[in-house]
Amino acid sequence: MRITTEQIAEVESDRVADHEADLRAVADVGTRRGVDVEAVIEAVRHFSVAAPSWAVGTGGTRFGRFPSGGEPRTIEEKIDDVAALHALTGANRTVSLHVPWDDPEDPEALHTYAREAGIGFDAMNSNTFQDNSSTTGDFAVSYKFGSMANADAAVRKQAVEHNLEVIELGKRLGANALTVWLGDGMNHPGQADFRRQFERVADCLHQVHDALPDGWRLFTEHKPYEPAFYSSVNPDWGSSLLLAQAAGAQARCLVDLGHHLPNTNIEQIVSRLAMVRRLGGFHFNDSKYGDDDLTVGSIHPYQFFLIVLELVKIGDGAMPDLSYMIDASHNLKDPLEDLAQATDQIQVSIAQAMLVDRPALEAAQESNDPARAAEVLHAAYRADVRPLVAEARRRNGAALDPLTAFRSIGYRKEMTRERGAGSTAIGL
Ligand code: RM4
Ligand code: MN
Ligand code: MN
Repeated sequence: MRITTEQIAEVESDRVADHEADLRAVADVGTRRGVDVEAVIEAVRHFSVAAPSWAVGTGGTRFGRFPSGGEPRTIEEKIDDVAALHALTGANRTVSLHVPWDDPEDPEALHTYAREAGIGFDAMNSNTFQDNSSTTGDFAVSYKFGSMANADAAVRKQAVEHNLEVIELGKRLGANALTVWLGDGMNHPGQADFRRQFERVADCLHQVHDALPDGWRLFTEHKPYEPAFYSSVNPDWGSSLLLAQAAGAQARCLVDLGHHLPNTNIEQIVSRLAMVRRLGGFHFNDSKYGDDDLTVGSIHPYQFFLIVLELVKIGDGAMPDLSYMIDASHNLKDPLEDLAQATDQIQVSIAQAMLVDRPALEAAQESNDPARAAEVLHAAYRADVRPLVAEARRRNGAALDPLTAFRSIGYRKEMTRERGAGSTAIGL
């Protein structure tokens, strides 16, 4: 089942008049305040964030998983779901695969299938945090004690080869980046040597980097803990930067918003990495305690606004051309509904960040006036930009209200009939 613009227009026909009235009202306020409302709508309209293939299924914890039915059973069905999401939001043009959770038998056929569904391939994700047989065909070489940081050269070699395979697959799918997140670290003090572990990872990443095609990026993704609970080899942005520098010129750092200890100033990290030209991409989610993978903006919306403001500054008024992906786990919500809400939150934050009067903010900063600076930020953050975001979606042929349209169209009901109530997607 493909969701079409016509279907969306039909289920939303009674909303259009209200939307147009709301839009006029917001546009009037904007114009009076000297805001280029049209530029905001068009910027939101052009933005796209990848959906991860593993997040179209229900998430879970180590305690349990409660699938709600109609989950995609194959990689093609995952692409169908991303196409449905994109039809509703107009802002999820790509999917990010995770190998070997996604291991297509015929990459060219998959490429064609996705193209026909209007979906492209974003950054490829390798997986050396679980044992898998994709490289060797057996489990003789194990990642139990790490992959790229392992003391055993044969394990490190397998980890590098796995990444090279993922690059090869990505080439056939038209992707242009590889994201490396490692579980490597220590669970016990003294288990390994910090420096030797780091140098081994740097060396492996360098080898992977040298296999990158022109125009590709290698992303290093840091995370403070889990699955390694005493130390991780790449726990923070500083280590991530050192690894990216050691890997080579095409390497960049990727910031997953949930991969920071509580209260870390993520917007400052964004600024630092951009300053040294090593900021590469984002995994959007939110966190209360750890790597909770909650809906972006659901816990710390103001912090998220400040992060997007840093991005808009880097992009000189619009979102810079980086790699964006939603990395959330939908334990209770319908995965597509949560992805639609996440996409909407990002769109709202982009619009708000673009409303910030940056010259006024800079003037307040340069005259040591924090109260004025706060007023400038609040003027944007407290503005209701929802009609602008809805209009951006409408111009893309998507939905004014994706979640309600999704329910009215009955996509999940239809998928549950087609795929079964007990179907489950592969992933964590
Ligand atoms: C990790 C990290 C990676 C993601 C895996 C599934 O915590 O966020 O980006 O690929 O989870
Ligand atoms: Mn991530
Ligand atoms: Mn994570």
